Amino acid sequence: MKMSFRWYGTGNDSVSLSDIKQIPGVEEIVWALHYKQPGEVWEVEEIQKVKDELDEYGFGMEVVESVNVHDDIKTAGPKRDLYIENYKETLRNLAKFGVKVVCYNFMPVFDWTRTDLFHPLPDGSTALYYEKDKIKQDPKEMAEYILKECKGYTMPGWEPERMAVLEELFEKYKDVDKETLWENLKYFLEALMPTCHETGIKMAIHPDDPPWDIFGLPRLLVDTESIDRFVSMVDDPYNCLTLCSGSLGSNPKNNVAEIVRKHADRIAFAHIRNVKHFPNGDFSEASHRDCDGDTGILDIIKAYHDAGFDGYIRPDHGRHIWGEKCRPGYGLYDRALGIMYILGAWDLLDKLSK
Ligand code: CS2
Ligand code: MN
Repeated sequence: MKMSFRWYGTGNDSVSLSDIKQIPGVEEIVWALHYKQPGEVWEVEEIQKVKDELDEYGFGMEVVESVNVHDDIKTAGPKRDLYIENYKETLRNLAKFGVKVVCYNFMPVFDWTRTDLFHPLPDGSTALYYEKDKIKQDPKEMAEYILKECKGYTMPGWEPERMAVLEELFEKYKDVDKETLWENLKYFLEALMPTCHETGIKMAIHPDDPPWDIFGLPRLLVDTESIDRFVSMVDDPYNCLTLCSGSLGSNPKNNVAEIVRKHADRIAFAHIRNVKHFPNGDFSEASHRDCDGDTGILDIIKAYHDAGFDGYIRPDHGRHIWGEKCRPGYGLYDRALGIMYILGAWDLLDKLSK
C-alpha cells in the first residue's frame, strides 16, 4: 500500500507541502490542475510545474484526482469524440511524468453534495453533513448555498463558472436516464482503454456521493450490484475503481469491506472515510476511528491487508478540528490523524501476519 495525501496546490490550499512532509508515511501527493476546465488538454509545461514543486519535497505524483469528464461525454453531446481525444492526450502527457492512476467521476452536473459544510459536532469540531430534509428542491438554491458556505474555496463540481450555467447543464441531461448514462460511460471507457494500455495509466472511477439519485439526476455507482456491473461492463485491468468508503458508506446497506474483498484486484485507489448514520437517513462525516462511525473502517483496512493491496490509499475527508481554517473536508489535522489510524492498524496487521 502506498500512503498519499490530497493537495490542491500552492495558493489553493491552506495546507503546505512542508506540513504534509511531517505526517509519517506519506509517499505520494494526490494532485490536479484545478484551474483546468473539463475537456481541456493538460499541457506538459503545466504538469512540469507541479513536478518541480513536488520534487523539492521528494513526493511522487503518481495519482491524479481528478481529470474531470466533460458533460458532452456524459450526455453523448456533439463534441464527445473531440473531448475524448483531448482526454487521451492528457493521459499521454501525464504518463510522461510517471502518473499511474487517474481518478474521475461520472456524476451528472454536480460532484459530491452536502447540506452543511461545517456542521457542529458534540466534541466542538465541525464536519460535512447531509440532512435529508435540507436538500433543497431547487438545485439553484443548493448551488447558491454551497457557494456561500465554502469560505471562498472552489468546491470540485460546484465551480462558480458551472453554477452560472446550471440551467443549460440540466437541459443537457434532460433525456439522459440511467441506462443512457451507463452506455455513455461504456463508450468513454472503451475508447480510452487502448491509451491506458499504451501509457500504463489505470482509470479509477469514484463512486457517486451520496449514493442515490438527487435533483432527479441519475447516479450510477451506488452499491455492490452497480460496482459489479461496472467492472464486468468493461472487463479490463485498466478499468478500475477509486473505492471511496465514505461515499458508498453513506448508504447503511452497503458493506464496503465486502466490496473490497470482492474487487481488490480492480481497486487502484482507496479512499478511507468514516460516516455516522442517523435513523432518519441523515448522515455525518466522522473521525477515522472505527467506533466513531458505521462504515467498518477496521474491517475495510483488514480486507485491503488480507488482499495484499499494493495500490494507493488516502484518508478521504476529515473533520475541521482545533480551530483550523481550511477547505471543507480537507484540513491538515484530522486527515493526518486519519493517516496515523490507518497506518497503526496496517502496521499491526503486518506484524501479526509475520
Ligand atoms: C470527494 C470528491 O470523496 C471525495 O474524494 O472529495 O470530490 C472526489 O474527489 C471526486 O468525486 C472524484 O472525481
Ligand atoms: Mn472519496
